[in-house]
Amino acid sequence: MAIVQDLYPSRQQDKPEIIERKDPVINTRPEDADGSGLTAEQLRQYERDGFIALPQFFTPEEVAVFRKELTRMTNDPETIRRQEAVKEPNSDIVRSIFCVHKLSSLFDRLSRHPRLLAIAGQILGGGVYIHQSRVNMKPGFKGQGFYWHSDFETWHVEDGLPRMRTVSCSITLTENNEFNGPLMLIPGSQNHYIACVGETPEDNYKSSLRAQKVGTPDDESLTQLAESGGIKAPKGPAGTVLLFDCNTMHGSNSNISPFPRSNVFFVYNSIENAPVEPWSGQKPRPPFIAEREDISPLEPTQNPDFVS
Ligand code: 6CS
Ligand code: FE
Repeated sequence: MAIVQDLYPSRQQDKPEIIERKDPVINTRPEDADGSGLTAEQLRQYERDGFIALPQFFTPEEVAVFRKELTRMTNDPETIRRQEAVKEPNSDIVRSIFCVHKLSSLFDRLSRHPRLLAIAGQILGGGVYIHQSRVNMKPGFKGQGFYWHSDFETWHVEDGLPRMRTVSCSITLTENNEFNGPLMLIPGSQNHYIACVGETPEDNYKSSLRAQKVGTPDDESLTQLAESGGIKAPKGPAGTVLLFDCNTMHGSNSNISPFPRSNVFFVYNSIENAPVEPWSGQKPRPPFIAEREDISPLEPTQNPDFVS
């Protein structure tokens, strides 16, 4: 395999550094928006902020079907025993279930929803496939937070994604409000890559998916991003779709409210951005976290009706 240049080196130096983004945030022109995905204005807003919330994307009836499937999975002892079911730090409470697009035919169909694929194709340009999927449960009282991080820093260093040409699509399965640990994002941070310090431990994912340590930004760099972009926490009813760029700095607080904050995430990657050897110097992370084999372009599901 040809040596691919590391355009975003991280975890290699003894002090942090902010590297300017080398990739476009959007890979198609807003003026070419044809109505199947985001409007031209929405695409410009996504390019400016590094994320966009689309309230009422799914109806309460559709969300009820998704919630029922999530409840089925979390109540299934077989599923909860699998490695895809990641527990909260210091407890046996389920924090996330990964690879839901392969564990559930319903979530597979949802990941190939025609409109979601149209939007992902519009942002990334061309064919897309699922790099990673998961449900983050964040149960009431017990759901721990996710410290500030750029997903791309991990997906580049530990999975070997060469370029910033990946978008996360989060679908809220519960209301996200100021009380139950909503996702917080820093507008504009997608344009600045924080090269972190620290070596990647072997099998890092076994702890990082429970509480990430290595690859998280230093206080000074984070302060710089937040001072220039502020912090936003999109709130809204279940059924909201939140799209955010792979390098948009984000995190969330723990949930001490009685109400869960559950979201399902589909991470779309461009088929032209397939993973190469990770720059961590470790072996690639397992396929349930980062797809490496099946990177053919996704076809929209023929049956996007989830209710009848
Ligand atoms: O390591 C990962 O791939 C996961 N970790 C975080 C904190 N966000 C992205 C992803 O779920
Ligand atoms: Fe993340």
